[in-house]
This record gives sequence, C-alpha cells and structure tokens, in this order.
Amino acid sequence: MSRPLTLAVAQSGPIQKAEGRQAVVARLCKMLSDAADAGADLVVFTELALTTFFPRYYEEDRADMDHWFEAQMPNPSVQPLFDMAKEKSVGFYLGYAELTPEGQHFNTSIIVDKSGNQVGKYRKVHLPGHDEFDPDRSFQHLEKRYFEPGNLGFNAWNTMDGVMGMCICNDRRWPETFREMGLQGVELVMLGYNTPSSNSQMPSETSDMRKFHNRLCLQSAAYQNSTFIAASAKAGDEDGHHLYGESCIVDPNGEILAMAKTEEDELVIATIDLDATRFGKETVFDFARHRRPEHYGRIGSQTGVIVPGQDTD
Ligand code: ING
Repeated sequence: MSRPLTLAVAQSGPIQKAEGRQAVVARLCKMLSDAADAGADLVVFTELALTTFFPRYYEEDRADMDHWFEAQMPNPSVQPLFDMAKEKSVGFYLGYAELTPEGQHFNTSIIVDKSGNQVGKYRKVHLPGHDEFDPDRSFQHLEKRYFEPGNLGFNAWNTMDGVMGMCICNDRRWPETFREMGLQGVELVMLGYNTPSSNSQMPSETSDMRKFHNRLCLQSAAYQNSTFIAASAKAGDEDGHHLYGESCIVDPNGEILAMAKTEEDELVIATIDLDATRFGKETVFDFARHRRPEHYGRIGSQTGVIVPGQDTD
C-alpha cells in the first residue's frame, strides 16, 4: 500500500517593508496556482508569510507594531488565497503574526485542508533573540519583544490521509519540538523560517555555516522521528537585511529530496509516499520498544543547565 502526496514548498522571496498585504497575497496566490497546476495536494508557505520580517525593527511602543499582525484569519486581504485553495482543492500551511481578540501576540501558523477548513493552529514556542534594544548586535532580532511564547504546545492532526504537524523557524533547532510530534506518530512536519544569513553577535560566522545548521537540524529531526519535513524559507534581501533560502523537503531517512535554487518566490515540489515513514517507526525508532522515559526526567522538568556540584543560585 502507498499513500502518495504531492507536496509544494512555496519559498517566498523578500518582502520589502513597503510592500502591502494585497501585493504579497497576489504572490502567494500565483505560487499556489502554479503548484496546483503541477498537481500539488498541499502547499507550504513560510513563517510570517504576509509581511516583511518586522522583528528586526525596534519600536518603543509595541502597539506601533500591531499593523503587522492579523486580527482575524482569514480576513479580507488573505481571503483570495483561501478562495483559490478551496477552488483548486489544495491544502496549505501559512505562517502569520496573530493578534488575538484578548490582545495577545503570537508568531502563528495554520494548516488548512483541501476543503478550506482550518484543521489546526500552532503558536511558536521557541522565540529567539531578545526583548530590549541591544546596541551590541549588528542588527536586532526582537521576537521576544513582539510575541508571547506559544501556548498550544506541539500537536499533530490526522488530515489529508496522513498525520501532520507544524512548527516555526527557531523551533527546528530544538529536538524536543520534533520528538513531541514524533510521539504522536507524525509523518509530515511543515515549517517556515526567516533566518538571517549573518550572525548579529558573531560576524565571523559564515552564511554557509548557518545553512549547514539549518540542514543539520532538519535532516536529524526527520531521521530521528522517521518523518518527512517540508521547510519553507523567506529568502533574499529585505530592505538591506539578507535571509538565506534553501527551502527543502527532507525524507524519513534524513535525505534532502529537493531544495530551492534561488532566493526568490520558488516552488520546491516532490511527490512523497507517507508510508515511507513506516519502516523507521517500526524498527530503529519504534519508540514503544526502545525509549526509556524513566531516565529522561531532566528534559521535561529542568529549564537551564545544572552542573553537578556547582551552586545553582
Ligand atoms: N530566525 C532564526 C532561526 O532560528 C536564529 C533566528 C538564527 C537563531 C540563527 C539562532 C541561530 O532560524 C527565526 N525567525 O527564528
């Protein structure tokens, strides 16, 4: 038996600060339409797919950043994307900045199925960067200023004939992210990322090293949880700030099946067989047979490092 799924990772090229939602949504609709024409069942857009990566900018009054957020989803500016997806019977993952009716701010993603139903929502748990202006950095990364840590945990949903999960950007650097979904039998994890090509705290770190870290995180997570991963970048130069691309699809063996070649709007397409996740889950990563949670206490109870014999206060 096999469960084929044609997957299209829709990498976004740069979104300039001055680019309005309507123009951005038109770009996303073009990619979705092209993906549908190529036979895609599911399209994976990126993190904060509707706007420039605004956490690079400092504002004293956080409310001055609210215009980057979506108070409803869908809403009139995004509705054309939802309408087209439903018309073409294509599911999608979409990352955006969420402002809740209660006034909470999250870095959020959703899965919408082929019938246009929102199947699931995820709110980014691992927020990188800092919450106050940092003069020692060559550029700011203020996600801790503008977003709250996600409060929905890591879930998986049975949809579109598979077990699907989500995470966002920095989450991919933390193995706990994928193991939480692996323990739910996840077969495809979708994620978007906006990752600067340079390190604001270490000028000597090369873009190649940072792209290596990206592949290292994705390939190890896919292998160690016997799951496919579809990772969609926002890439290119946004108002002088460069983000790397290399959007890709990784298989349950940890091999990269396909990768973006440009730093523009680009579709990375592969037809996968979700049943290819079974062998790993039933042998080397048969969690029920091999895991020993009685020895994993620190991972779920301890936040930072406690070195034996050293004072912790
Ligand atoms: N961006 C980056 C990421 O995790 C970062 C931030 C880069 C953290 C490199 C650590 C090292 O890919 C987002 N948006 O999380």
